[in-house]
Amino acid sequence: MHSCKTLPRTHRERSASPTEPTFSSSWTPARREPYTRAVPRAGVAAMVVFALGAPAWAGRIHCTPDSVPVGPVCVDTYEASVWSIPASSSRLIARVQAGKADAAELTAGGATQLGAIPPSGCTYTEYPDSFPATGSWTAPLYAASVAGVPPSTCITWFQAEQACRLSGKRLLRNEEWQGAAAGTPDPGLSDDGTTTCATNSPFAALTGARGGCVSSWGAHDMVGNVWEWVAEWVNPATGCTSWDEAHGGDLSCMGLGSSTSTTLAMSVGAVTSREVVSFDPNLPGAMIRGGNFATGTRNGVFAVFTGVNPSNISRSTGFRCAR
Ligand SMILES: [Ca+2]
Ligand SMILES: [Ca+2]
Repeated sequence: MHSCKTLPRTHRERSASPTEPTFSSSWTPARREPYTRAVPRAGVAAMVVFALGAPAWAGRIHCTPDSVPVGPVCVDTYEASVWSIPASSSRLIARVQAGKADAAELTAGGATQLGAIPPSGCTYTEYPDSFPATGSWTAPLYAASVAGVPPSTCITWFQAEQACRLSGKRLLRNEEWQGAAAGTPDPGLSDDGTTTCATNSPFAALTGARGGCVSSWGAHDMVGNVWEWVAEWVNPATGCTSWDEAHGGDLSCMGLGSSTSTTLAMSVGAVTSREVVSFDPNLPGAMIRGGNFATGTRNGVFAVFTGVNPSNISRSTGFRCAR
């Protein structure tokens, strides 16, 4: 009764099986689309395709429509927008969690965006008491990756992290953010106001509106527009420098510096004069990436700032999720 039974193969065994293809990690720029092509499941068929020279993306994971595959991770295509969805709209909530709802569907379904980047400073009233700055929510809000809306900002790390999780996602880790941002053009002071990344503009662009602001992987707005929380907590920065020209002259605020923490925080806050910055160097520092719409050269794929606590909110800091 047991003689012909075979044991289930472990994941390790599956990976090592000679019938399973391996895929090249080399990049094939000319074959960037389609991102959502499923990984071939049939080993023999995949072997044939691979042998015929399948493009590198054939080996990538299948991602939801709101995200792009970046190696083994599905990174949201757009900066996050935060939505209140009526609890009775369970189908719409499920669509958001499946990454299938666009902005029109959200609006038509009775959802309301919260925290849309304000023209002036944060007011601490962007999110309701049921979704407080500590992240200890009693009524859920949902992070979506949709085009054509203002990014949601004035949000603490705690709120952003929870909004991602309520949508079945999480914040990107720093190295995942860096990977997804690769290849994004960095216009610096030469922001043209329409197609380039928003790096030197009077105000933030709608998500995805800057058509040329796309990474090699297909993620939008990773340079400029709004800073993006990533997952890590680190020792907070008390000083800043700039990357060299080869790295875009981007801002780097990590580690110790000669300036005092107060000076650092206030100088960063004063850049757009409408930031709300609270900072204690003995609380954790949380990391934001990519820069904002207004500060020119210092924005870019290497821009990193850890001179804020996770409890901070800023008009020009939003986030992005992954799954
Ligand atoms: Ca951004
Ligand atoms: Ca730059």
